[in-house]
Amino acid sequence: MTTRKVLTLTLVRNIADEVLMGLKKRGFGEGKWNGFGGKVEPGETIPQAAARELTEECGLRAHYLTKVGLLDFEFLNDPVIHEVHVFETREYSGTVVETEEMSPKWYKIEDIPFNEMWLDDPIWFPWYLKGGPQFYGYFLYKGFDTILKQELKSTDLP
Ligand code: 6OG
Repeated sequence: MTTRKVLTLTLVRNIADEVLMGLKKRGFGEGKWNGFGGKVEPGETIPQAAARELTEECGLRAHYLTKVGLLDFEFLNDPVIHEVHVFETREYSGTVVETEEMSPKWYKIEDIPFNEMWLDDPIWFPWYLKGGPQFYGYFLYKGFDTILKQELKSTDLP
């Protein structure tokens, strides 16, 4: 039987059209650049969790979050599916700070460090960057370095 772990992932875009990426300093995905996010806690909505995680990990407060996609990650021989709700904010306040979890840095789109990110990122990130419709992605990993199955399609998120 599979269970679902619900997570958020938020991408921040500034007026120069750069993307704020964080180098994960500990835990799951350590050493990889990613957006900001984590587990949804009991009693909070998914957007509330996205906003909380963003502030905890890089200091910014989102004024408005747009849902851009949904990603399901399955790992071979692991019954836990990671359900990752992907958001974008272009309206935020505060100052970017390094935290215990993340070392943040603004990247020009052409400089996004895909070779130091999760293997799925080069597949769905370009869709997000070009401002495509909301997407659904499914990835089956074997370990952390091999993708056995993948799917990416447009969807309408509730
Ligand atoms: P914590 O477990 O540290 O949150 N995440 C992934 N992001 C990408 N791009 N690819 C994956 O492929 C991912 N799996 C998880 C969700 C983990 C953070 O990492 C994201 C969360 O934002 C496997 O609380």
